[in-house]
Amino acid sequence: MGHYKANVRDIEFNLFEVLGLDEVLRTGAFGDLDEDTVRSMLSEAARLAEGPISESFADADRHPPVFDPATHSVTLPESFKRSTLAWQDAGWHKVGLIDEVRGVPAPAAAKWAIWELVLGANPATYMYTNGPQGAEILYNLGNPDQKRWAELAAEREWGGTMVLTEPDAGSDVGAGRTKAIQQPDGTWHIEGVKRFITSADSDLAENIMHLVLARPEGAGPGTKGLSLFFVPKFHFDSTTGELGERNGVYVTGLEHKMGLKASATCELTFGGHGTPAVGWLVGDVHDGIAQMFKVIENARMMVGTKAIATLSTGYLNALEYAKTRIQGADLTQMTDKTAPKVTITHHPDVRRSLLTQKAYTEGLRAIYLYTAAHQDDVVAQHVSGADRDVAFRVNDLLLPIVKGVGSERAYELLTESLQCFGGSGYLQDYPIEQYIRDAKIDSLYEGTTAIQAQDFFFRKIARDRGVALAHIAGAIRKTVDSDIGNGRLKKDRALLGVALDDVQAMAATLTQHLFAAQQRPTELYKVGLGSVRFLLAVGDLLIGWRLLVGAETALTALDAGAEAKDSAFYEGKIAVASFFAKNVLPNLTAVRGVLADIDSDIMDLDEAAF
Ligand code: ST9
Ligand code: FAD
Repeated sequence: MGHYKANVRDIEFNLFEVLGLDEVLRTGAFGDLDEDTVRSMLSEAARLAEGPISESFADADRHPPVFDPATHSVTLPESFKRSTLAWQDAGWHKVGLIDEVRGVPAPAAAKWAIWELVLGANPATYMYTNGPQGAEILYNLGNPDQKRWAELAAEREWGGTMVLTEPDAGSDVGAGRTKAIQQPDGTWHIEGVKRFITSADSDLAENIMHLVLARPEGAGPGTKGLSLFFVPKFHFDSTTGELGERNGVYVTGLEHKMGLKASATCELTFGGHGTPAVGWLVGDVHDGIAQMFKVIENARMMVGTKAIATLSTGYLNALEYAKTRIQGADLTQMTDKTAPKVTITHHPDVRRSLLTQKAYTEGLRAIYLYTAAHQDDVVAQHVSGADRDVAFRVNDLLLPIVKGVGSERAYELLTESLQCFGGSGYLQDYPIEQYIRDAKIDSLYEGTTAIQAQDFFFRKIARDRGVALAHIAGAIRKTVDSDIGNGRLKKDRALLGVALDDVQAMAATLTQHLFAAQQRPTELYKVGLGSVRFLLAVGDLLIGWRLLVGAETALTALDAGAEAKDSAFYEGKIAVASFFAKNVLPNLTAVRGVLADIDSDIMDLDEAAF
């Protein structure tokens, strides 16, 4: 067995008992796919993830990919290639994709549930096998020729990259200087240097498809002046896919990172080595940033799910250790030196830590699956009554929560997982130190947390005129007002109600600053100063809500006479929701107070005073 511990029971609880995916499947909305099949898919994918996929996790960290500057090539460790090919050969990377890229129909919630497993077991495996996802996007955006290339790419398992970042263009993608020069034959020559490009080369796939943002000569500034180009590593025969000449795009450096070492992060140079880097304008339209956001949205969902998956296995490893590690006596016998020693799960602070980890893990899982449920119209309608338009907005609203809150809380709570191991957690004998190193990237790439928080407030709330937020707030209010459980959970529901009021007040405060900024632009600083706190506060509210919904489901199951094998699971669901409501939600009242009184004094502070 590898390091990875899957939680299929909790995934199934969300999919079938909470979201009711079985009922949607029974309508035939996803062809023949039924509940039993999804359950067997999950169990098979989990078996693979816990076994062959996770086996190379530590080895690839200690023996990371090697770059050869002479050939511009990256070679992956053999153990890691075996893991990755096992996932690819089983076809899990194509679940939920369209037929044209050899996908298997499945609801987005089932797809992301299966991908949680690989993202927790060996996240870099996912990175090298997401070519077909990129192919699906190219198929949807591309002209007829490009649709054919997308089919070939998926059929031949070509790799894929998203290429935005440059040394002076990170968060500020619009500062990119990479140029695109149109050729008489309709192709483009791309020139420039991109940095930090994930999977830009490897010895896994015969070809790699780069989706590149570049600025056509004469185009305007900022993101709106960027266009999206398809730039393959090798040219190819567009009928058969047979490889031809090498294209002029080369890896010119490999970063040495804190973690996630198996995932090669490359400098990528276009047209600097005597061969032009030939590109094709995607869809024959100059609409690069909007097109690239199709890739970004998918990647943000992935990054959040990766973080949550890592926290989940961190928590389960900590739990297993805590159940066996004997240290000290029960607190009530602390003065009795002859008292029997107990496992550390008997100590209140360890219990506090474990339940906090469980709450964030299971709450965040419930959120990413709820978000995924809004990626299919039919599922969204079933889960929250959202029509197509509202479902789209809800998914948009929740993506920065999945990505921004998922990554921040996972990193924070993984230190609790490590703490449960004591000094042993600091050693490479256990996986937690690698989890922490590997998970840190999640709050950085695909838009840092500050960027997620701004996206959340300015675009997903203000520009949306609060439509999606109101839909979610209405659903939370229903939980607050519900009486499932005959008085049980009453106090927890009241705490959720206060948290909802707190968050709505925070949103109102930030909106006032936004309006005031029309007269005094510096009022915007107050939004900038409060936005990450606000994002995290909404995250806590949503976690508290989804945990309570889970607790209601669990209560109903227990009242209906759940089987003995399930009762502890359901009891845990009730306990964790109540714990979170009592121990975390009240903090939001303090955040509300901070935001209400926020001033922008520190914006006037001289840099010398920092
Ligand atoms: C990265 C990768 O970090 C990390 C992991 C990689 C894993 C591997 C992935 C591989 C994928 C493979 C796929 C390819 C395969 C190909 C194979 C082919 C066969 N939602 O606010 P404005 C749009 S990658 C939707 O004015 P600024 C919208 O069009 C690097 N759209 O922005 C908008 O226009 P409008 C990740 C959005 O001030 C336009 O942008 N880097 C959204 O110009 C302009 O919007 C980052 O994530 C949205 N939420 O620019 C950068 N937001 O308003 C982070 C904007 O008219 N920085 N648009 O609708 C940002 O996000 C910035 O806020 C900014 C600001 C760049 C958007
Ligand atoms: P900066 O933008 O310089 O940010 C520095 C700090 O300033 C951050 O804390 C940030 O939050 C803050 N900041 C910046 N601007 C603002 C603002 N307007 N408001 C508030 N705060 C702000 N890119 C790709 O294109 N493709 C990839 O495949 C890819 N993979 C990556 C893999 C790894 C391992 C890494 C490290 C990066 C990868 N990236 C990739 C790049 C990644 O998306 C960027 O690093 C990220 O978007 C941040 O940009 P930056 O590093 O330039 O930081």
